[in-house]
Amino acid sequence: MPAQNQPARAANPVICGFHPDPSICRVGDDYYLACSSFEYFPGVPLFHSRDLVHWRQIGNVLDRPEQLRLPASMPSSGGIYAPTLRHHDGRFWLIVTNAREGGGNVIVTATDPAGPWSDPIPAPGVPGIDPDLAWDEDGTCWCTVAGVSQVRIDPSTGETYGTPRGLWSGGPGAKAPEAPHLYRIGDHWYLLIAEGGTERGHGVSIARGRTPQGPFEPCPANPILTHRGTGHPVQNTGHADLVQAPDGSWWMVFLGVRPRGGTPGWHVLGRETFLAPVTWEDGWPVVGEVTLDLSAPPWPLSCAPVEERYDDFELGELGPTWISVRDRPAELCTTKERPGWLSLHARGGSLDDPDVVFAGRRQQDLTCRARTLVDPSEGRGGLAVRLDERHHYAIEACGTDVRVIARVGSLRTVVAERSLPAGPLVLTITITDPAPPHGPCTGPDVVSLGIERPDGTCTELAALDGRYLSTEVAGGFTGRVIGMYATAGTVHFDWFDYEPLEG
Ligand code: 6LW
Repeated sequence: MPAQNQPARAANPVICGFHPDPSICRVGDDYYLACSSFEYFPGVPLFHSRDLVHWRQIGNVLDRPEQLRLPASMPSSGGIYAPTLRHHDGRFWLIVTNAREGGGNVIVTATDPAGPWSDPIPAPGVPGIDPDLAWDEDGTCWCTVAGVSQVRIDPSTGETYGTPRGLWSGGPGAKAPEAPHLYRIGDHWYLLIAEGGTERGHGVSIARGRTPQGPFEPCPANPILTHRGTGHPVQNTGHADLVQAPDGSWWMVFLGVRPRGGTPGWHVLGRETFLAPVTWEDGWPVVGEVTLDLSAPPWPLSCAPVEERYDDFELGELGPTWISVRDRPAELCTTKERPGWLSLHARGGSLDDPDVVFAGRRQQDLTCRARTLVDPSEGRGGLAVRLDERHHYAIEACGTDVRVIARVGSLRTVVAERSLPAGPLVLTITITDPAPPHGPCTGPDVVSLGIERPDGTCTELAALDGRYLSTEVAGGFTGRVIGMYATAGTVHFDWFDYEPLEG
C-alpha cells in the first residue's frame, strides 16, 4: 500500500473536463486546487482532495457578480485566465487575471477555501497573465508573471514596488514562457514555467537560484515534462504546479488534453487536470510517467462524481458545478419560481449571442449522455452542447415544434424539425465513439440529438460529427459545456441528468 496520503494509482485525468491551468496548495492533510474558467460565471472552480486523485468541487472563488466582470463585449476564451492558489499566514490567497476587457490582475483572500472569498483587490502594477505569489523568509511577497518577470507586491493591498524585472525567458527557442510558479525548496528557489505554447508543443521547464530574485540556472534536463512528438494519449502537457505530500513525496499537477479520432487528433473536453509523481535527483525534479487508470478502458470510466450527475432542482439554488455564459442574473435563472423546476427567462439572446440565458456543466467524459425534461409551453429553449457562440449543437422545443440546430463558424443550420404532441418532453444529447472503420479523417465522436418519449423509447433527430465542437476547429481555451438554455419567453426544466457511457 502506498504511504498515507499517497494516491494508490494516479487515475488521470484527476479532474476531467475543461479545468486547465491547475494551481494547488496543501494545508495539513488537505489539498486545494483552482483552475481557469474564462467567460463562465461563477469563476475559478475550487476543489478539495486528501489523496491528490479524488477531487470534489467545494465552490467557486468568484461566485458573486461584483467579484467577476465578464462583459458581453468580452470575446470567448477571454475572462479568467490562470490563477495561483497559495496558503500563507493562516489565509488562502489567490491571484488571477481577468483578461481581455476583464480589468487585469486581482487578488482575493479567504480563511475558508469554500468561501466566501473577499472582493477583488486590484493589482494594476502586475503586468500580463499567469501571476504567481511567493513569500520569502522575511515575509516579502514576490509576484512573478508570464514572460517571465517579477515585481515585489503587498498582496493585502495589491500595491507593487518598482517596475517588473525580467527573470528568465525559458529554454532556447521555446515560445511563450508562462505559468511561472516560485518555490523555496531546500537551499534553492525554484522557478517552474510552461513554454512552447499550450498546444502540442507545450512543456514544463524549471530553473533554480539562491534567492527569489535569481539569478536562475536552467535545469540541464529541461523540459522536465513534455509529450510533444510522442504517441502518448495525453498531449499538450504543461502549465504545472508542484506540491509536497505530508509524507515528503512530491507531486505535479498540470494540464493535458485527450485528442481522439484521425489526424490531427481532436480534443473536445478542453484542457484537463492531470497528476504525476516527482522525484529529486541532484537537486532537480524528475517527473514520473503520466499513468492512466489501466483497470478501465483507456480512460477512467467516469470523472463526474455521482452526486454531480443528476439535479432535480429541488434545492434553493444551483450547485457549484453549474456554470453560465458571462453572468447568471437570479431573476433570469431561478429554481424559486416553479418549485422543483429550473426556470430560464430569455433576454433575447440565442446560443449565437454572448448573453444567452444558459445553465450548464462541463462535459467530463469522452462518451456520455445528457437528458433534461423540458416544458416548452411558455417559450423556446432546450439542451445544447457548446464551445462558444460560433460552435454548438442544440435540440430545442417551442410548443409542439422540436428542432436540431447546428452552428459551426459562420454556418447555422436547422438540421431536423419535428412536430410533437404538446406537453413536457425529454431532450437528449448522446455522445459516442465514431462508428468503424476508423481512418485518418475520422472525427473524435458522434453527437446524437433526440427526444425520449414517455414510454422510454428514444427517437434520434440528428447525429452530427463531433470534430466541429473541438478546440482544433473552434480554437480557444475552454472545452465543451452541456446545458439548458432559453431564447424566447420562459422555459422550465424539471430535471437534468448527465451519465457517463462506456466507450
Ligand atoms: C494561460 C497560459 C496557458 O494563461 O493558457 O496553458 C492560458 N497555458 O498559461 C489560458 O489558459
